[in-house]
Amino acid sequence: MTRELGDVIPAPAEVRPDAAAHFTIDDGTAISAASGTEQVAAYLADVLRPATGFGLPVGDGPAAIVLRLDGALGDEEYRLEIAAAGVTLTGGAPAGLFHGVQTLRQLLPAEVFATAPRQATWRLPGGTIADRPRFGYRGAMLDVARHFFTVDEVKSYVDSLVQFKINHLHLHLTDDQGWRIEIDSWPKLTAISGGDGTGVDGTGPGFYTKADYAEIVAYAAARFVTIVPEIDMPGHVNAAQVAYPELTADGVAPPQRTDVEVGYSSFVAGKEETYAFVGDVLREVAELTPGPYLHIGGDEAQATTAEDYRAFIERVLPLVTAYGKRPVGWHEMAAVDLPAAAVPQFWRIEASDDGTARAAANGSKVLMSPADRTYLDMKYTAESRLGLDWAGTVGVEKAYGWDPAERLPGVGEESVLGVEAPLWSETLRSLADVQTMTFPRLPAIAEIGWSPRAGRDWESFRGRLAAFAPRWREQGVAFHPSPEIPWVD
Ligand code: IFG
Repeated sequence: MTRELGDVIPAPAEVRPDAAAHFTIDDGTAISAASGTEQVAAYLADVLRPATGFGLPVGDGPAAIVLRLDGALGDEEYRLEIAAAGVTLTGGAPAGLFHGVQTLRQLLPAEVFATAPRQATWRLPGGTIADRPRFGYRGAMLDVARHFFTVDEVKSYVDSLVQFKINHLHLHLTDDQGWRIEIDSWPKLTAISGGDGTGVDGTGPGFYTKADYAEIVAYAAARFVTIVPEIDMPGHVNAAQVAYPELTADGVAPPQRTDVEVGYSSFVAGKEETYAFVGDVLREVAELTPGPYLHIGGDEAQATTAEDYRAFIERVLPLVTAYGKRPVGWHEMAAVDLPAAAVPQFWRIEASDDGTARAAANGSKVLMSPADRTYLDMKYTAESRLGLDWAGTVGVEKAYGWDPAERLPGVGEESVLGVEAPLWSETLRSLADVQTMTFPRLPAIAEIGWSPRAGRDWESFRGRLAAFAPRWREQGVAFHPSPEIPWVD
């Protein structure tokens, strides 16, 4: 299956094929890394060597594949030039080069994703791609509270996401069923609520030590992915209250919960212990997180009065900024007047939201995650074994057929920070389940976040997506063989 220059997801901004040219990588091919490109050059060699079996030496001398930086381009922008004599990949910064490498991988035969040497002609179609993202925040979210996923499973997830130029991973670290991040000043959070029997159906234990979390952060950062940690509050806090009953109104620990009900737990907005706890937790998580964002949850606080909810959010937002981070929260937090740096994450299916529109008018950037389009835990169809359906079923075309700048009145292009595809794990039990719900819908969200709005076209997308079945098979990544896609073998 010879690749065309435009066979890329997300669709590049500009594709100028040169049918008279192509370049074939062979055992004599070397990689030249200009100053500042060494990390990505090493990554390129690392991802090409297993399947090709070639040495692909990286140096600073002349070579057929050249990586270079050009500060005139945006950080995530790149230019890929493929000619008979060789390939030149130029990035505005290493992140742009990294995205260009993902494009390069997609232009090679599917065998390039194999983990052992394969026989193939490693041909690249000729021409030039000039590419840049529409939105700076293109994310996925993994709920590790309902079901825990190990460091290695998260790393594997990151590897599958970056192939589609995703650059943020939001980890939902705490909820009613489990607390998954070690907090030194409150050790029972993980000792009890990260221990045996935690999670939906009691499938625990599991939690990240600080070293584990640092390992995830470093792995993601080396792939230009920013980790966004979420500590959900004031609702979704049963696990914290099981570990520390002083966080409840009556001081009595509630029973551990392994069901999937939501909206029954709440911190006590009027107790000072609440803010001592929240302050310690946010401080420790902020210290572990090099990225600019700290997510404070804020969703489904049905057990918190509207007045207490506002009082709580108004007390907590300044804590996040005091620790040098930008607060992100589910859009309910826009019930208060948000500072412009705060990011409401819109997640529901309603056609509009006054709080979010007000926050946008006040200068906030909105992260778009409408459940009826981006929630990867929604069933593909009514027959799907995995997933929920409270936002309706979400097929691939439904995940593709919307625009974040047109979804909410009062939230236009300039107010959109980007898009994020949340994957809640109530019904998931394995990495294969995570992959099956993620692929092939995540590529749709990735294209919406990256590609020019004008060029988006379902027929083009489904045609390009069809070629990814063999690529996921080569990697051992599970995917849903949706009948909406004319899959290529
Ligand atoms: N809503 C809850 C999640 C999860 C989800 C499952 C948000 C922000 C339903 N909150 O989505 O905890 O249960 O689809």
